[in-house]
Amino acid sequence: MFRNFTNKLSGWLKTAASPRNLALLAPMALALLLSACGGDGHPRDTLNPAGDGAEVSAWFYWLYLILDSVIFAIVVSALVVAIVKFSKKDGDDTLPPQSHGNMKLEVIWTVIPTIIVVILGVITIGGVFKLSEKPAEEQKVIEIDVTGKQWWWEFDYRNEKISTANEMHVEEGTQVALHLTSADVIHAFWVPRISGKRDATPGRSYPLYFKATQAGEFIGQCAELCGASHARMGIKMMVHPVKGPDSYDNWVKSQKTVAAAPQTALQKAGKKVFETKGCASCHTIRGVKELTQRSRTTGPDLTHVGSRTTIAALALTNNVENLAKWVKNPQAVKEAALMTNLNLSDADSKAVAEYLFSLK
Ligand code: HEC
Ligand SMILES: [Cu+2]
Repeated sequence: MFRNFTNKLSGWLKTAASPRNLALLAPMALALLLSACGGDGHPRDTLNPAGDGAEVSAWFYWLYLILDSVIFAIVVSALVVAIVKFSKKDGDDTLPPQSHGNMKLEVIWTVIPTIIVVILGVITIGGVFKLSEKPAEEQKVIEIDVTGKQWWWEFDYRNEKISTANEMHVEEGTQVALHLTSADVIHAFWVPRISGKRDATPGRSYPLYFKATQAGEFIGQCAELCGASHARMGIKMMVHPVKGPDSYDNWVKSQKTVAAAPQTALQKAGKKVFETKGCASCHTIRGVKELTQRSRTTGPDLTHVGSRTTIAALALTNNVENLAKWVKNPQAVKEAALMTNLNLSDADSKAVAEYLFSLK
């Protein structure tokens, strides 16, 4: 029975590995490989790192992939050779040489894998420690308290005393220290091209340290299933250059100012809507009204909401039309969103959108 099977298998392998079949398989394998390659079309590509944490992850990925592929190739080749060469031939009933109980072989194939596993274990744990290393005190560190909320991210800059939502701004080459927590359920902060992943857990604070090595915009995502709109809990990391008009320092300076006064009649009407329709019970606009306490359901600081590129955790591009759409019916944009639908009229929605968009 078993011999029958191995005979069949060996026959099948001989045909399967024919030059014609291999010629067919090669382009398919190549296409598969290329489809997995990086580029701008893959903003969450961990293998295209732009931060030190992601570099460590990518390095381990390649280490394991290459090493494991080599081991796999050796084992499979040995297996194929054994099947093809040593399967039973017609009319030959002699047994091949038996190696059962061969001490030397047993020791070799126990010791070699053990050594490989121990070495990989040691360097992997080393990598884990490297990612959790507390930054040295004397260097410049951007400290941000990150609170995951259903379904958006609150970013409070410890030293700068500014608060943003979903779009995190940092500086190229500068150490960043995040302190992650959650206001409700467990979320996870992950910007694949920048750093590792870290849970945001209620009642606890976990650090995540990284340095972005390249200026630009990087997309991230809540990586822990957290409810109805988990998929709409995006993150955008804006890495500013150290110098120039678009520098991180300039961004901080502009964010520190209180909200701009409304200019047009429509913007003034919009400010009225914000002050009178209950928005201020959940949102801060510095210079207009500030929250004294935050809770699970209070929303983002809107002092400079017009300067964001997206709203509602990347659910919508930021413009007057989309702001009006959001305030009119948040749940239509984002299922179960925790912002109250205040049944604003079309005119009020438009006015408040016009005002909010002017808050650059
Ligand atoms: C019950 C509290 C609550 C009230 C009242 C409330 N909001 Fe919100 N708001 C939220 C929450 C929570 C979010 C975040 C929702 C999300 O992204 O899932 C939010 C998000 C927003 C955003 C998007 C901000 C960003 O950066 O993504 C805008 C704009 C906004 N609210 C405007 C308003 C206006 C205008 C009013 C009054 C008409 C209002 N809100 C009333 C809680 C509230
Ligand atoms: Cu989440």
